Amino acid sequence: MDLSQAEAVADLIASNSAASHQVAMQQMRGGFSNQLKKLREDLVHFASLIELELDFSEEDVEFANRDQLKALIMQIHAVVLKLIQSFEQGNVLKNGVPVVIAGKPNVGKSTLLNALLNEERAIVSDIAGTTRDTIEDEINIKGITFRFIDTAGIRETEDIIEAKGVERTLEKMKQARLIIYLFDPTQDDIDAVQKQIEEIRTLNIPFVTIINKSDLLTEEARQPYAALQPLYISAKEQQGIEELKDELLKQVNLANINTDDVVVTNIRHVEALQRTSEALEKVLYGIDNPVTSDFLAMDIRQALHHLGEITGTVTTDDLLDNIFSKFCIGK
Ligand SMILES: Nc1nc2c(ncn2[C@@H]2O[C@H](COP(=O)(O)OP(=O)(O)OP(=O)(O)O)[C@@H](O)[C@H]2O)c(=O)[nH]1
Ligand SMILES: [Mg+2]
Repeated sequence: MDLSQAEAVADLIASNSAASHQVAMQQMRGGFSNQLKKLREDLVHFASLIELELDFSEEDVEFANRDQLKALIMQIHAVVLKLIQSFEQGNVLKNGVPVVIAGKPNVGKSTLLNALLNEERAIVSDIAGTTRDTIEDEINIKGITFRFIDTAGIRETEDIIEAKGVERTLEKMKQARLIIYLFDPTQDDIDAVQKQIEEIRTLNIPFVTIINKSDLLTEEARQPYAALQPLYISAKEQQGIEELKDELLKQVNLANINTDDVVVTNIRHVEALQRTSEALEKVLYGIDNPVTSDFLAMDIRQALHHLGEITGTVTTDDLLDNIFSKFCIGK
Protein backbone atom coordinates (compact mmCIF):
# COMPACT_ATOMS: atom_id res chain seq x y z
CA MET A 1 0.00 0.00 0.00
CA ASP A 2 1.44 3.38 -0.92
CA LEU A 3 0.99 6.64 0.92
CA SER A 4 -2.06 7.81 -1.03
CA GLN A 5 -3.75 4.45 -0.46
CA ALA A 6 -3.03 4.68 3.24
CA GLU A 7 -4.52 8.15 3.24
CA ALA A 8 -7.62 6.73 1.61
CA VAL A 9 -8.07 4.37 4.56
CA ALA A 10 -8.33 7.43 6.81
CA ASP A 11 -10.78 9.00 4.36
CA LEU A 12 -12.83 5.83 4.35
CA ILE A 13 -13.11 5.82 8.12
CA ALA A 14 -14.09 9.49 8.09
CA SER A 15 -16.53 9.15 5.20
CA ASN A 16 -20.11 10.04 6.02
CA SER A 17 -21.92 9.65 2.75
CA ALA A 18 -22.26 7.00 0.07
CA ALA A 19 -20.37 9.18 -2.38
CA SER A 20 -17.41 9.95 -0.11
CA HIS A 21 -17.27 6.28 0.85
CA GLN A 22 -17.14 5.23 -2.77
CA VAL A 23 -14.40 7.70 -3.66
CA ALA A 24 -12.28 6.63 -0.69
CA MET A 25 -12.73 2.94 -1.63
CA GLN A 26 -11.69 3.70 -5.16
CA GLN A 27 -8.55 5.47 -4.02
CA MET A 28 -7.74 2.76 -1.51
CA ARG A 29 -7.94 0.12 -4.18
CA GLY A 30 -5.30 2.09 -6.01
CA GLY A 31 -7.21 3.84 -8.79
CA PHE A 32 -5.40 7.04 -8.11
CA SER A 33 -2.04 5.38 -7.48
CA ASN A 34 -2.25 3.39 -10.68
CA GLN A 35 -2.82 6.46 -12.74
CA LEU A 36 0.12 8.18 -11.08
CA LYS A 37 2.31 5.13 -11.49
CA LYS A 38 1.67 5.15 -15.19
CA LEU A 39 2.48 8.85 -15.41
CA ARG A 40 5.68 8.40 -13.47
CA GLU A 41 6.81 5.51 -15.65
CA ASP A 42 6.39 7.64 -18.75
CA LEU A 43 8.23 10.46 -17.12
CA VAL A 44 11.04 8.27 -15.82
CA HIS A 45 11.55 7.01 -19.34
CA PHE A 46 11.88 10.57 -20.59
CA ALA A 47 14.20 11.46 -17.73
CA SER A 48 16.45 8.53 -18.32
CA LEU A 49 17.01 9.46 -21.94
CA ILE A 50 17.92 13.00 -21.00
CA GLU A 51 20.18 11.87 -18.18
CA LEU A 52 21.89 9.64 -20.66
CA GLU A 53 22.65 12.63 -22.84
CA LEU A 54 24.43 14.20 -19.88
CA ASP A 55 26.78 11.24 -19.72
CA PHE A 56 27.68 11.70 -23.35
CA SER A 57 27.74 15.47 -23.35
CA GLU A 58 31.13 15.72 -25.08
CA GLU A 59 29.89 13.69 -28.00
CA ASP A 60 26.87 15.92 -28.56
CA VAL A 61 24.38 13.11 -29.05
CA GLU A 62 20.63 13.52 -28.63
CA PHE A 63 19.01 10.33 -27.40
CA ALA A 64 15.73 11.96 -26.67
CA ASN A 65 13.84 13.01 -29.77
CA ARG A 66 12.57 16.43 -28.77
CA ASP A 67 9.31 16.21 -30.70
CA GLN A 68 8.40 12.89 -29.15
CA LEU A 69 9.39 14.14 -25.74
CA LYS A 70 7.28 17.21 -26.15
CA ALA A 71 4.27 15.12 -27.16
CA LEU A 72 4.80 12.89 -24.14
CA ILE A 73 5.16 15.79 -21.71
CA MET A 74 2.03 17.40 -23.10
CA GLN A 75 0.14 14.18 -22.70
CA ILE A 76 1.27 13.83 -19.08
CA HIS A 77 0.52 17.47 -18.45
CA ALA A 78 -3.04 17.01 -19.72
CA VAL A 79 -3.60 14.11 -17.32
CA VAL A 80 -2.16 16.08 -14.42
CA LEU A 81 -4.45 19.02 -15.23
CA LYS A 82 -7.45 16.72 -15.41
CA LEU A 83 -6.57 15.30 -12.01
CA ILE A 84 -6.22 18.82 -10.61
CA GLN A 85 -9.61 19.74 -12.04
CA SER A 86 -11.20 16.64 -10.53
CA PHE A 87 -10.38 18.07 -7.12
CA GLU A 88 -13.30 20.47 -7.25
CA GLN A 89 -15.63 17.52 -7.57
CA GLY A 90 -13.60 15.36 -5.21
CA ASN A 91 -13.62 17.99 -2.54
CA VAL A 92 -17.38 18.33 -2.82
CA LEU A 93 -17.82 14.56 -2.53
CA LYS A 94 -15.60 14.38 0.49
CA ASN A 95 -16.50 17.54 2.38
CA GLY A 96 -20.02 18.21 1.21
CA VAL A 97 -21.54 20.74 -1.14
CA PRO A 98 -21.43 24.18 0.47
CA VAL A 99 -24.85 25.78 0.03
CA VAL A 100 -25.41 29.26 1.43
CA ILE A 101 -28.90 30.35 2.45
CA ALA A 102 -29.04 34.08 1.81
CA GLY A 103 -31.56 36.87 1.62
CA LYS A 104 -32.80 39.90 3.47
CA PRO A 105 -33.53 39.79 7.21
CA ASN A 106 -36.68 38.00 8.29
CA VAL A 107 -37.32 36.16 5.00
CA GLY A 108 -37.07 32.87 6.90
CA LYS A 109 -33.50 31.68 6.29
CA SER A 110 -33.03 30.22 9.74
CA THR A 111 -36.47 28.64 9.61
CA LEU A 112 -35.43 27.00 6.33
CA LEU A 113 -32.15 25.74 7.82
CA ASN A 114 -34.11 24.16 10.66
CA ALA A 115 -36.59 22.62 8.23
CA LEU A 116 -33.78 21.13 6.14
CA LEU A 117 -31.98 19.74 9.17
CA ASN A 118 -35.18 18.75 10.86
CA GLU A 119 -34.07 20.25 14.14
CA GLU A 120 -34.16 23.60 15.90
CA ARG A 121 -30.58 24.44 15.05
CA ALA A 122 -30.85 28.21 14.58
CA ILE A 123 -32.79 30.80 16.53
CA VAL A 124 -35.87 32.02 14.69
CA SER A 125 -37.68 35.22 15.55
CA ASP A 126 -39.73 37.91 13.90
CA ILE A 127 -37.06 40.46 14.81
CA ALA A 128 -35.08 41.42 11.71
CA GLY A 129 -31.37 40.74 12.25
CA THR A 130 -31.80 37.70 14.49
CA THR A 131 -28.95 35.74 12.93
CA ARG A 132 -25.67 37.60 13.22
CA ASP A 133 -23.13 34.91 12.63
CA THR A 134 -23.07 32.07 10.14
CA ILE A 135 -24.47 28.74 11.28
CA GLU A 136 -23.45 25.59 9.43
CA ASP A 137 -24.65 22.04 9.48
CA GLU A 138 -24.75 19.04 7.19
CA ILE A 139 -27.37 16.68 5.88
CA ASN A 140 -27.20 13.84 3.45
CA ILE A 141 -29.48 13.98 0.43
CA LYS A 142 -29.51 10.82 -1.64
CA GLY A 143 -25.91 9.93 -0.78
CA ILE A 144 -24.51 13.43 -1.25
CA THR A 145 -23.51 15.54 1.73
CA PHE A 146 -24.77 19.10 1.68
CA ARG A 147 -23.35 21.66 4.05
CA PHE A 148 -25.95 24.37 4.62
CA ILE A 149 -24.82 27.76 5.81
CA ASP A 150 -27.42 30.03 7.36
CA THR A 151 -26.32 33.64 7.25
CA ALA A 152 -27.08 37.07 8.64
CA GLY A 153 -29.76 38.81 6.57
CA ILE A 154 -28.32 41.26 4.06
CA ARG A 155 -29.13 44.89 4.79
CA GLU A 156 -27.47 48.21 5.51
CA THR A 157 -27.08 48.45 9.24
CA GLU A 158 -25.65 50.77 11.87
CA ASP A 159 -25.13 47.90 14.27
CA ILE A 160 -21.43 47.01 14.22
CA ILE A 161 -21.91 43.34 15.08
CA GLU A 162 -24.68 42.87 12.56
CA ALA A 163 -22.57 44.64 9.92
CA LYS A 164 -19.76 42.16 10.57
CA GLY A 165 -22.30 39.38 10.14
CA VAL A 166 -23.40 40.80 6.79
CA GLU A 167 -19.76 40.99 5.69
CA ARG A 168 -19.38 37.34 6.62
CA THR A 169 -22.52 36.50 4.65
CA LEU A 170 -21.01 38.02 1.52
CA GLU A 171 -17.76 36.12 2.04
CA LYS A 172 -19.62 32.85 2.45
CA MET A 173 -21.71 33.55 -0.65
CA LYS A 174 -18.56 33.97 -2.71
CA GLN A 175 -17.24 30.60 -1.52
CA ALA A 176 -20.51 28.75 -2.05
CA ARG A 177 -21.08 26.14 -4.66
CA LEU A 178 -24.72 27.13 -4.75
CA ILE A 179 -26.81 29.86 -3.15
CA ILE A 180 -30.39 29.49 -2.01
CA TYR A 181 -31.68 33.01 -2.47
CA LEU A 182 -34.74 33.40 -0.33
CA PHE A 183 -37.47 36.00 -0.86
CA ASP A 184 -40.46 37.00 1.16
CA PRO A 185 -43.12 38.76 -0.93
CA THR A 186 -44.91 39.84 2.23
CA GLN A 187 -41.94 42.19 2.80
CA ASP A 188 -40.62 42.88 -0.69
CA ASP A 189 -42.34 43.69 -3.96
CA ILE A 190 -41.26 42.40 -7.34
CA ASP A 191 -39.06 45.44 -8.05
CA ALA A 192 -37.09 44.92 -4.86
CA VAL A 193 -36.77 41.22 -5.65
CA GLN A 194 -35.55 41.90 -9.16
CA LYS A 195 -32.99 44.37 -7.87
CA GLN A 196 -31.63 41.75 -5.49
CA ILE A 197 -31.46 39.20 -8.28
CA GLU A 198 -29.42 41.62 -10.40
CA GLU A 199 -27.00 42.02 -7.51
CA ILE A 200 -26.61 38.33 -6.88
CA ARG A 201 -25.92 37.69 -10.57
CA THR A 202 -22.75 39.77 -10.30
CA LEU A 203 -21.31 37.17 -7.92
CA ASN A 204 -21.26 34.58 -10.69
CA ILE A 205 -22.20 31.77 -8.32
CA PRO A 206 -25.12 29.51 -9.27
CA PHE A 207 -28.24 30.35 -7.27
CA VAL A 208 -31.82 29.19 -6.98
CA THR A 209 -34.64 31.65 -6.54
CA ILE A 210 -36.88 30.52 -3.72
CA ILE A 211 -39.98 32.29 -2.49
CA ASN A 212 -40.79 31.55 1.13
CA LYS A 213 -43.94 31.93 3.21
CA SER A 214 -46.08 30.40 0.49
CA ASP A 215 -48.65 29.69 3.20
CA LEU A 216 -49.34 33.43 3.26
CA LEU A 217 -49.44 33.89 -0.52
CA THR A 218 -52.57 33.85 -2.63
CA GLU A 219 -52.49 32.98 -6.32
CA GLU A 220 -52.80 36.66 -7.03
CA ALA A 221 -49.85 37.55 -4.84
CA ARG A 222 -47.73 35.06 -6.80
CA GLN A 223 -48.59 36.52 -10.19
CA PRO A 224 -45.83 39.16 -10.46
CA TYR A 225 -43.13 36.52 -9.82
CA ALA A 226 -44.15 34.10 -12.54
CA ALA A 227 -41.39 35.19 -14.92
CA LEU A 228 -38.73 34.33 -12.32
CA GLN A 229 -39.99 30.74 -12.22
CA PRO A 230 -39.30 30.50 -8.51
CA LEU A 231 -39.83 27.52 -6.30
CA TYR A 232 -42.44 28.21 -3.61
CA ILE A 233 -41.86 26.87 -0.15
CA SER A 234 -43.12 27.40 3.32
CA ALA A 235 -40.21 26.82 5.64
CA LYS A 236 -42.48 27.19 8.65
CA GLU A 237 -45.06 24.69 7.45
CA GLN A 238 -42.43 22.40 5.91
CA GLN A 239 -43.98 22.67 2.47
CA GLY A 240 -41.91 22.31 -0.69
CA ILE A 241 -38.82 21.15 1.20
CA GLU A 242 -38.55 17.86 -0.71
CA GLU A 243 -38.91 19.73 -4.01
CA LEU A 244 -36.16 22.07 -2.88
CA LYS A 245 -33.90 19.12 -2.10
CA ASP A 246 -34.55 17.69 -5.57
CA GLU A 247 -33.70 21.05 -7.07
CA LEU A 248 -30.44 21.19 -5.11
CA LEU A 249 -29.44 17.75 -6.35
CA LYS A 250 -30.26 18.79 -9.88
CA GLN A 251 -28.25 21.99 -9.59
CA VAL A 252 -25.06 20.43 -8.29
CA ASN A 253 -25.45 17.66 -10.83
CA LEU A 254 -23.53 15.17 -8.73
CA ALA A 255 -26.11 12.45 -8.64
CA ASN A 256 -24.81 11.02 -11.89
CA ILE A 257 -21.14 11.40 -11.32
CA ASN A 258 -19.14 8.36 -11.93
CA THR A 259 -17.11 7.70 -8.83
CA ASP A 260 -15.19 5.07 -10.78
CA ASP A 261 -13.42 8.00 -12.40
CA VAL A 262 -10.26 8.96 -10.65
CA VAL A 263 -11.03 11.96 -8.49
CA VAL A 264 -8.56 13.75 -6.28
CA THR A 265 -9.99 14.46 -2.85
CA ASN A 266 -6.88 15.29 -0.91
CA ILE A 267 -5.50 18.82 -0.67
CA ARG A 268 -1.95 17.51 -0.25
CA HIS A 269 -2.28 15.57 -3.48
CA VAL A 270 -3.70 18.45 -5.42
CA GLU A 271 -0.89 20.70 -4.23
CA ALA A 272 1.71 18.16 -5.31
CA LEU A 273 -0.06 17.89 -8.66
CA GLN A 274 0.06 21.65 -9.03
CA ARG A 275 3.79 21.62 -8.38
CA THR A 276 4.13 18.80 -10.88
CA SER A 277 2.22 20.84 -13.40
CA GLU A 278 4.52 23.84 -12.88
CA ALA A 279 7.60 21.67 -13.35
CA LEU A 280 6.13 20.16 -16.52
CA GLU A 281 5.47 23.64 -17.87
CA LYS A 282 9.13 24.45 -17.29
CA VAL A 283 10.11 21.30 -19.17
CA LEU A 284 7.88 22.35 -22.07
CA TYR A 285 9.44 25.77 -22.03
CA GLY A 286 12.86 24.16 -22.05
CA ILE A 287 12.01 22.09 -25.10
CA ASP A 288 10.62 25.05 -27.02
CA ASN A 289 13.42 27.41 -26.08
CA PRO A 290 16.28 25.00 -26.26
CA VAL A 291 18.05 24.88 -22.95
CA THR A 292 20.85 22.49 -22.20
CA SER A 293 20.01 18.92 -21.26
CA ASP A 294 21.05 19.40 -17.67
CA PHE A 295 18.38 22.06 -17.16
CA LEU A 296 15.75 19.87 -18.80
CA ALA A 297 16.84 16.96 -16.63
CA MET A 298 16.51 19.11 -13.53
CA ASP A 299 12.95 20.16 -14.31
CA ILE A 300 11.93 16.61 -15.10
CA ARG A 301 13.43 15.46 -11.82
CA GLN A 302 11.39 18.16 -10.12
CA ALA A 303 8.19 16.90 -11.73
CA LEU A 304 9.04 13.32 -10.74
CA HIS A 305 9.79 14.42 -7.23
CA HIS A 306 6.40 16.11 -6.85
CA LEU A 307 4.52 13.18 -8.31
CA GLY A 308 6.46 10.94 -5.94
CA GLU A 309 5.39 13.06 -3.01
CA ILE A 310 1.85 11.86 -3.50
CA THR A 311 2.56 8.17 -3.37
CA GLY A 312 5.51 8.55 -1.02
CA THR A 313 8.04 7.04 -3.39
CA VAL A 314 11.58 8.30 -3.74
CA THR A 315 12.46 9.17 -7.26
CA THR A 316 16.21 9.09 -7.74
CA ASP A 317 16.63 5.33 -7.27
CA ASP A 318 13.86 4.67 -9.78
CA LEU A 319 15.63 6.85 -12.22
CA LEU A 320 18.87 4.89 -11.93
CA ASP A 321 17.04 1.57 -12.02
CA ASN A 322 15.33 2.62 -15.16
CA ILE A 323 18.51 3.76 -16.84
CA PHE A 324 20.27 0.51 -16.06
CA SER A 325 17.35 -1.70 -16.88
CA LYS A 326 16.92 -0.26 -20.34
CA PHE A 327 20.44 0.50 -21.43
CA CYS A 328 23.59 -1.45 -21.41
CA ILE A 329 26.39 0.99 -20.71
CA GLY A 330 30.11 0.46 -20.27
CA LYS A 331 30.15 -3.28 -20.77
N1 LIG B 1 -45.93 32.36 7.70
C1 LIG B 1 -44.67 32.02 7.60
N2 LIG B 1 -43.76 32.58 8.42
C2 LIG B 1 -42.48 32.19 8.30
C3 LIG B 1 -42.07 31.23 7.33
N3 LIG B 1 -40.74 31.08 7.45
C4 LIG B 1 -40.33 31.89 8.44
N4 LIG B 1 -41.38 32.56 8.96
C5 LIG B 1 -41.35 33.56 10.05
O1 LIG B 1 -40.57 34.66 9.66
C6 LIG B 1 -39.89 35.21 10.78
C7 LIG B 1 -38.39 35.29 10.46
O2 LIG B 1 -37.87 33.98 10.36
P1 LIG B 1 -36.32 33.68 10.48
O3 LIG B 1 -36.13 32.28 10.07
O4 LIG B 1 -35.80 34.08 11.80
O5 LIG B 1 -35.76 34.67 9.36
P2 LIG B 1 -34.25 34.94 8.92
O6 LIG B 1 -34.25 35.12 7.46
O7 LIG B 1 -33.36 33.92 9.49
O8 LIG B 1 -33.99 36.36 9.61
P3 LIG B 1 -32.59 37.00 10.06
O9 LIG B 1 -31.83 35.98 10.84
O10 LIG B 1 -33.01 38.16 10.88
O11 LIG B 1 -31.87 37.44 8.83
C8 LIG B 1 -40.20 34.31 11.95
O12 LIG B 1 -41.23 34.90 12.69
C9 LIG B 1 -40.68 33.02 11.30
O13 LIG B 1 -41.57 32.29 12.08
C10 LIG B 1 -43.06 30.65 6.49
O14 LIG B 1 -42.79 29.82 5.63
N5 LIG B 1 -44.34 31.09 6.68
MG1 LIG C 1 -31.85 34.00 10.78
